[in-house]
Amino acid sequence: MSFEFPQLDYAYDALEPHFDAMTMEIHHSRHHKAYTDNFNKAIAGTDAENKTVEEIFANISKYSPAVRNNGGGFYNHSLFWKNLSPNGGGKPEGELLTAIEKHFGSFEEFKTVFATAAATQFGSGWAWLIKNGDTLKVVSSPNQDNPLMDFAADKGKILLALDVWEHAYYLKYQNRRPDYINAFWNVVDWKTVAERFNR
Ligand code: MN3
Repeated sequence: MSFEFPQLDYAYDALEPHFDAMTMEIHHSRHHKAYTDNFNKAIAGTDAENKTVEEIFANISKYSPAVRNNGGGFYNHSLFWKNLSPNGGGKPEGELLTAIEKHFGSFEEFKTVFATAAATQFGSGWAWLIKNGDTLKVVSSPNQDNPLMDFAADKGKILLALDVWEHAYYLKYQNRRPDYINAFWNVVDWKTVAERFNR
């Protein structure tokens, strides 16, 4: 068994002007493709071939760095593309909005907390909104680690992901990571986030 490289639900230029087409194409067709191929190579012939990616992450400390890094890269990007949309932006509704307001005070305050986590993650990594039981939390991880991995200090179901590796923004935003984070809010697909919240 091998994990499948997912196609995007939209064109590479669909998130313009917020996320540029060249970055999207390189990010998906080269970076994400490489993580997927290398993950499949790393698990070939091991017991991980018969597990779900969530099962692998739940015992990730037992696996090689190649499985951890490429498995994270495969999975994190698959989530990330799905929480972006050309029709994104605005704000969440319903129970998700209520939960965000309960845990962060307001949607605007949530955005500030999330943006700060994304901006202050040193070097390469990810910012996350996660749900653990009835609690929402914003966390960040280095490299391709994520909150499903066994060693994560804060574990939970991932609702929203933001890639803050330089490859995600450097062509358009150079070293201005905060500008990329601001742009992100225009392409967040809150419907997908709400589906994950309600699942
Ligand atoms: Mn990336």
